[in-house]
Amino acid sequence: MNRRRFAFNLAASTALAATHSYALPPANITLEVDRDSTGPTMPLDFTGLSYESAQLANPRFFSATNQELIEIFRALTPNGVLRIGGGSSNFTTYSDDAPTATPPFEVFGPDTSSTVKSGTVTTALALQNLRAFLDHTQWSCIYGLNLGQGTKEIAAREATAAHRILGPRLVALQIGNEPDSFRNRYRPASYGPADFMREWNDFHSAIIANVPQAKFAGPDISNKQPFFEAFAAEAPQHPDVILLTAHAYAMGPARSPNATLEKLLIPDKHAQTQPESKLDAILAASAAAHLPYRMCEGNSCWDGGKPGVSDTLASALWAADYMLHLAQRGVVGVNLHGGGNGFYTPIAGAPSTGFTRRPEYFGMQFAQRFAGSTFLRATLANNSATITACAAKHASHVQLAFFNKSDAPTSIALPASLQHSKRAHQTTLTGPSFDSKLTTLSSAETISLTSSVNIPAHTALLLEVEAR
Ligand code: BDP
Repeated sequence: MNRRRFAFNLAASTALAATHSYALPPANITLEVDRDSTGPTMPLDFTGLSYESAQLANPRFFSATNQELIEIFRALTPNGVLRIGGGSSNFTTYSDDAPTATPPFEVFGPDTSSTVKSGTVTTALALQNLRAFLDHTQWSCIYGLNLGQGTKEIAAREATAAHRILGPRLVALQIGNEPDSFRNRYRPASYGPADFMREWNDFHSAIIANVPQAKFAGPDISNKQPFFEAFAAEAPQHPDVILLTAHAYAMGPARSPNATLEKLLIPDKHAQTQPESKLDAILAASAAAHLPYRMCEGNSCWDGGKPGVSDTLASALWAADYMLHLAQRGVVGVNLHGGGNGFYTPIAGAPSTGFTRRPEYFGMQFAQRFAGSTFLRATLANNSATITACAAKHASHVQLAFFNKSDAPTSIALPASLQHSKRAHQTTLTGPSFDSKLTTLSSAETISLTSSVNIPAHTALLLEVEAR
């Protein structure tokens, strides 16, 4: 096979290194890209958001009247997936009737251990408005039902309504949020995977008795692998299970002194609750079940996120790098959790106050540029914790993403084949400092590449180059 290889020399500018708490990038890192390799393709609906079920208690939030949010969703991705669930889904109930009371809040989320969330009602009106919101955004939906404290009768009624009202916008229903965390909360301490599967089957039977065409995703676990394995092992017996799901928070709880900006940035330490070996196990179980896997709820730091960490440029760099990493592992989608004015929410605000795009939103937009692209084998010969890179091809373009998660600028020498290219599109994700709340994502339409490209400190750079 005619393998074309090209290499980039990352010459770290150690002379410019300021005194800081981050490790310096090692000099002369070489990135090799095998342009004949074929890795996973990032699905067009890879990018997604996750919101609390309780948000549906205000039917005006996800509605056609919330034009500002519709535009922000659409600018994030034209094919997104909105996942509804979270801790509050263990408290919601459903009614076909019109709302009887004014909503208890305008916005909700994310859920924390101290959030008051009892008594929220999802109505058919909320589902109708959600459908209109999804039609306007062109997004689809993964919809969570209350297994923790609900009944199968109510779940069947809600599933019937969701199926009828959301129509083709409904990708799948999920029965339960983090069932592996039910023990000592909604279930006895002995509650295990077999108990969960029994309950899941009970709810599933009640739902399909009403909606035989319903599709399901699950098990939507927090982090206990045996629950995932049990679900994946049984899934092939249910042809209506189309997707496997789990959650992943890079750090947590927020009050932990170990949940720091530095830990979020350093790859081999950031996955405290979902280290790479857990992802390996999840993907192995998914492959054995012949089902795709989606990380359908997660973010930087659970228990609502951490100020100065979850809402900074560092979180934007983390989100972009993390999404690209999962896409390269063959994960079919990522839903970053948020809502309300939470620290880690990618979009903050309310209809009455307006909405803001938080740093993470721009990180997601950066990663979203790879939707539809097929990853190429890219190896950093000198493995560095603070510099990562990946490569992909999209039609006649090669995409190269570089992350400089250090405080020192880096100069990348480009291979001769790409130098002086007149058709290079450059996208830059950056901000004043790691802990800054200011993050920008900017594009230069056509730049002429010279022999090297500089990546400023705490910056991600995407080069899209016409490749012959
Ligand atoms: C997860 C819950 C979600 C919370 C999140 C958090 O599913 O609803 O918002 O933790 O603690 O376990 O931030």
